[in-house]
Amino acid sequence: MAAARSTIIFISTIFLLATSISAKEYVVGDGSGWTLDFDYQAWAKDKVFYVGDKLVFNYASGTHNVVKVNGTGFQQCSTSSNNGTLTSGRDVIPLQTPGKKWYICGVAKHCESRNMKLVITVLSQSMSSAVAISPVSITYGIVAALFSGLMLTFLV
Ligand SMILES: [Cu+2]
Repeated sequence: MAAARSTIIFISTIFLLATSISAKEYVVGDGSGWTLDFDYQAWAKDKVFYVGDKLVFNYASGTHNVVKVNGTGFQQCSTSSNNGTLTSGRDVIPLQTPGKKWYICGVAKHCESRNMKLVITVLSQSMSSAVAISPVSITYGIVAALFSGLMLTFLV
């Protein structure tokens, strides 16, 4: 009985670890936020985005916005391919599908002249899970499962 329970706990622990490791929240521009004259391509360059991760755009509401566009809209700084505009000043965008995602600021010439544009490539969740279930998380899982099993042995 205790063995069955610890097996369940072991599996849930692995699952929780995989989920918590893979789902990341990225603050665009880090401490600088979504602002003028920041190099967002340099910011994104060393990051790997997965389905399930989130982008957070921080800015003073009213001074900027976040427009989801397509590749052409990105190249031309045009909001005509507008696929949603966010204006809250703390816009959280869940990355729900793999592929390229383009975001620009639609205020004044912020995209054309002040570099307020971001393009990222989102990878599928299955690859993310493969990365997340690393030897480290499995080791943690085993330790947690053994500990839970030990606790249950005392309780049962
Ligand atoms: Cu702007």
